[in-house]
Amino acid sequence: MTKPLLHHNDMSVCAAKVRSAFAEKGITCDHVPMDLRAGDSQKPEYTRLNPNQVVPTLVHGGVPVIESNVILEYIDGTWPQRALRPAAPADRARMRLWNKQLDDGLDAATGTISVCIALRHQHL
Ligand SMILES: N[C@@H](CCC(=O)N[C@@H](CS)C(=O)NCC(=O)O)C(=O)O
Repeated sequence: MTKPLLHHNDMSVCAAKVRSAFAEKGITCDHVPMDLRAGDSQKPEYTRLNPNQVVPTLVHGGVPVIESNVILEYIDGTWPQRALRPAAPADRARMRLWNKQLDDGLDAATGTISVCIALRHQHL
């Protein structure tokens, strides 16, 4: 199977989720570290992979997969060893509800705080 390629950043919790999933499964991937403050995620070649201009992006077999929760499902489906998702449909629904809360607003809210506080000095 082709080695996956992960575009990510050390500070990104969304990217950390994906790195953790690979570690849990014992899968090694190639890495493209992105310097977000230098504008790496806004470059045209990256925007073609991820039109949202954020990390992470996984490229596997030439196919880009974006959105950390979608990437986690992709990883679990592609490398089924040490399943990350619960097997029972009710438990899986509960898992998806937790992830939905992240996608529906929590990420955006924490992102705003990160940019205004943690990354302020970098933006200035
Ligand atoms: N919903 C996206 C959120 C991705 C996201 O917001 N990533 C942040 C880092 S955690 C980012 O790339 N921000 C761009 C920047 O800081 O310039 C996902 O889960 O993948």
